[in-house]
Amino acid sequence: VLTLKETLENVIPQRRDAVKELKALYGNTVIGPITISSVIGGMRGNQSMFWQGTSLDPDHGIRFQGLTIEQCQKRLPGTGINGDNFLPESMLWLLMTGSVPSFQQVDSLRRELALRGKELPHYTEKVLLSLPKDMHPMTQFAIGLASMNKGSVFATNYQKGLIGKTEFWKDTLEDSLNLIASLPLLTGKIYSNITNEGRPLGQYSEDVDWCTNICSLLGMTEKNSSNTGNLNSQQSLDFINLMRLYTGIHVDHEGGNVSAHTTHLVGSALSDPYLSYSSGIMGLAGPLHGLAAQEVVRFLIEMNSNISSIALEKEIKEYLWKILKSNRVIPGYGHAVLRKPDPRFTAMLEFAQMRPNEFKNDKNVLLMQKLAEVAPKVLLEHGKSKNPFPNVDSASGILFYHYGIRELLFFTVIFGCSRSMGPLTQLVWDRILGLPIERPKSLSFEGLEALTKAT
Ligand code: AMX
Repeated sequence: VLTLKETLENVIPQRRDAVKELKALYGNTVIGPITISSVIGGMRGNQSMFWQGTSLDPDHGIRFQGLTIEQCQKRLPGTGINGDNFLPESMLWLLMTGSVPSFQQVDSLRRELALRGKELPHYTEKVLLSLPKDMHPMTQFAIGLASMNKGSVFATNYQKGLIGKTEFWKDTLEDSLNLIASLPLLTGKIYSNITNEGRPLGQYSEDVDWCTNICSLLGMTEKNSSNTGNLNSQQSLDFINLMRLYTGIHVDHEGGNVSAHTTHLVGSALSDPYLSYSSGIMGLAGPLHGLAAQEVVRFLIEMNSNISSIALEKEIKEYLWKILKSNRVIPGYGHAVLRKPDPRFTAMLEFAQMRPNEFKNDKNVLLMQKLAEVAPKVLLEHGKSKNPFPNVDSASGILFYHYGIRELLFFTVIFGCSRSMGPLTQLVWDRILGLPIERPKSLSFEGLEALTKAT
């Protein structure tokens, strides 16, 4: 079985040629206008980034190398056990190489990552242990990642002048795989810092998949004595599959979102993958980006304490109207680009619907399901939001909460485990294609004003 790197090596020459040819033949093709509104409006709508792994369609949502979530669920390999979700390792292979892996290929990548991730550098352990236990988990995450730059193969070889430009991708891949592989131990360490005085909550195993290790190190597998969520064996298997589903579909969402764009921008200065993705994590920590899932959890809990029954649609509607009339938003609804229910939400909802017994007594999960019917009607009547449907954050947090992850700020760390895969894949491809340092031209107010007079 060819490794991921060997498979990638086979794909590279053709792709390099195709991009070179596109640039040579069509380099001057105009893609679209850039308006003053977009320059002072967050570059919304500017089609100005190269990003290979995923693309976002307003009606169908995210596509991974052209495949919808449904197609990924049918075609990407999992553990081989019936009913298990596909492995995020499969998604990494798909993003990196552009093709669906075989079961053997995924299994070898699973093993490779498990071996690469079996210990954290001692200096990273030391740094994490020294941090205050109540420090924001995303700050701990970014510090941990940045500290690992000390072991960066790319940074070391670059410094020594050992590698030429066409070979940069090899060390970038090496660092990226090491980084992704380290995430179970790194996030487990952060979670034990904030919940267990830094004492380990579970064990790492070289024999299991990336998500099983994440769940184990969060203390969420049954064989753990410190089982944080007190899960029975079925629940712990379900939780591992929830983790596989969640981390499998949050890997990437095109290149323009803050965490992906930041990783790409910092990496374009040839900062190594640890520094680049640590910067991406800093962006993911923002409330307008990765923190929305915790808002939804708070909202559902608060709403439940304010209504007498989930069955009373009238009361739910009144509650939502009260929010809208006070000029607040309904968290978990709406999207800047999508115009249909987010298929990532639908996948998480189906996870709950397939387990009615597990969730039948969880008022918050039941309310999340009920809201998906009621809130769009209210938002449509309200008439402002361009998309009245549930977005990605509507369901994920409350499902993690159900199984026992109660530290709301930690949801974003799990998001960050998943999101590593898309932006780091692109970083490897940035080096394969020799993309230059990113350097858009900025304009002052006077500069913009002068342009209005020129037209
Ligand atoms: N509740 C109430 N009003 C909403 C709304 C919602 N869920 N979604 C949009 N609107 C309002 C906007 O505030 C805006 O009002 P304004 O004209 O008075 O400023 C109007 O509808 C038009 O907005 P839009 O073009 O449909 O959306 P947008 O691109 O400006 O914003 C988003 C998108 C996600 C920020 C917005 O829908 C929102 O605030 N949703 C709630 C918060 C949330 O769920 N965030 C997570 C998003 C998922 C993610 O990217 N992580």
